[in-house]
Amino acid sequence: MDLHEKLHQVCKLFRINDEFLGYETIQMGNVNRTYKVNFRLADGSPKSFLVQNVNTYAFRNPIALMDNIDQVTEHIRSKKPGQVALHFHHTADRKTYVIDGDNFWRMTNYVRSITYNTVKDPDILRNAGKAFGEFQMQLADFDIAQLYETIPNFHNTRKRYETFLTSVRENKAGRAEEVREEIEYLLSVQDLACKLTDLNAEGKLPLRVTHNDTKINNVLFHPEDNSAMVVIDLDTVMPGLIGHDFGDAIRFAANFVEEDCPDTEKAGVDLEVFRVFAEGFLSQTASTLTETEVETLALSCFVLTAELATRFLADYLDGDLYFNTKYPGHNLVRARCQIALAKDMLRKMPEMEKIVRECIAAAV
Ligand code: GN1
Ligand code: MG
Repeated sequence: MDLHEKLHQVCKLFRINDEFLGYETIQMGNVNRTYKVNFRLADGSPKSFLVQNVNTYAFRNPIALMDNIDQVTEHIRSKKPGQVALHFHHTADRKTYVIDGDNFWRMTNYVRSITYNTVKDPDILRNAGKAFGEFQMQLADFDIAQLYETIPNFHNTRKRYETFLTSVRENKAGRAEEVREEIEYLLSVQDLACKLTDLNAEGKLPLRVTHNDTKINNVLFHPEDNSAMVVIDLDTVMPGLIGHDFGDAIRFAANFVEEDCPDTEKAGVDLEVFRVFAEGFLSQTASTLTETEVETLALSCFVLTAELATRFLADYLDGDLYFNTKYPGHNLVRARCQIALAKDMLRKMPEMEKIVRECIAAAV
């Protein structure tokens, strides 16, 4: 069956019985596959939804994952009545998914919006920071015990390094020799990169409900006024550290270039972007932070960047099994870009720390 037919069939199982017009592939995310499906309603007006094919190699227990995000989206929806919110559709037997063979499908409302991969506009960046900070706060009263860990040890940097070392040792795709330099760099910064994980293990950083994948393209902005409407991609909402959300957001949004830019000399952290994003994020969260969280917030950006570099490089060494790649060597390009960014962050760490303090002083 072709994809057109397949998507139509999935939509019907989600009880959408209007006239199916077709689908568009949405370039979104490196793990799941996303389609916008378009319908014509009985009155002739158009209506769209998003259908995703969940990557079950990454998410080993997608049913538990759907239980998480159904609870989380409904929790958030109840806090913003009358406003745009994410909502998962159900099948006739009240399931939020359709399984067919190896495919795991889900469906949400489609929100007319714009997203950004790269943006320099300070107002948009501040709005993004605010949206992720607000997201944190909306879930502050969500019971952590209700959440299944969709990817165990997702931001456990010690475990990420172990996995990385296994990939180096096994050298499945025979590529280790060509990336010696990158391997050595990542090993040389291991202890610093594992700082958040270690502090958490020592009980010095509190667990919160975090998003864990705070790329700015996971915020949907209003097409006219650029206000942030919803935070999407909730697959990795799990117990985590505040630095995971702040650090990953900066890693992505404050880089001068996109995360897979082959021109590594251009990679680096833009302190102006850092400042406005931090302003927005901290305007929501500052009053709840512990001193250790504040102290490690700037460092968290380096941590998340180095961690992702180990993940991209490990996947390159394994033969590109986890991340969707667009061309051979894509994972290596990504890893190199993250390494260049991590190095620049270390150079600018004192300034980043100073900005965090300034934003906190302005917020509380
Ligand atoms: C993956 O699929 P996407 O783009 O939302 C990954 C993140 C990485 C990101 C890097 C579940 O996110 O952890 O930071 O790629 N998500 C998962 O682009 O592994
Ligand atoms: Mg994601």
